[in-house]
Amino acid sequence: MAVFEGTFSQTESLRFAIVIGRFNDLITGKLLEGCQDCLKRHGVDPDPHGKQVDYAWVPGSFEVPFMARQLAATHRYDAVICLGAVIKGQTPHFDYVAAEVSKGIAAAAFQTGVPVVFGVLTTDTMQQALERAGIKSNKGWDYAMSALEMGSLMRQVRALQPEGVNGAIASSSLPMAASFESTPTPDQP
Ligand code: INI
Repeated sequence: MAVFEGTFSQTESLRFAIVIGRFNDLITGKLLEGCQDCLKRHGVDPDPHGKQVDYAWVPGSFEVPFMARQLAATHRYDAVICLGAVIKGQTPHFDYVAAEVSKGIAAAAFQTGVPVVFGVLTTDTMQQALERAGIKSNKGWDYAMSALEMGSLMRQVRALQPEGVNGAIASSSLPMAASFESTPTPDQP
């Protein structure tokens, strides 16, 4: 049998998409910088004109899962990184937005078979968000590490799957997967 683990080297062929919410861009811009710094230091070219990382800006965290799913469904990427900041003090519907965003991001990954990293800060105050976006540490770095790890791990796991499955795990058993890459159905005898 085998042990599968992601790696953080030989990253030249990995491809990522990063979805960023403009709302609270003081925070999300910093998360993006942390993310890019981490990718660069691990051998990934973060240049938007290069071959490894594409970027999609959306209005706010609520739109992040939708765009992440669209991008993941192209199967062009080893992982999609979602960046956003939902701050409790700013919105009376904090719990609703935070719950929808986290559920949506998980669904995007399950429905497409592509790792989608949850990089949406949910904090009580702007001060807490700032501390996690550069003042004390930058969580953007951690999100990029997760993407590297899951992206490289999925390459190993995908290699186990029969030809033609192309990315989506057991896609026939997942809701809405039928609209993605088709898993060939064997002819019935
Ligand atoms: N979007 C955020 O990313 N963070 C927030 O804290 C936030 N607040 O406070 O409302 C927020 N709202 C915008 C939302 O994500 C959508 O873009 C908007 O509702 C349009 O659909």
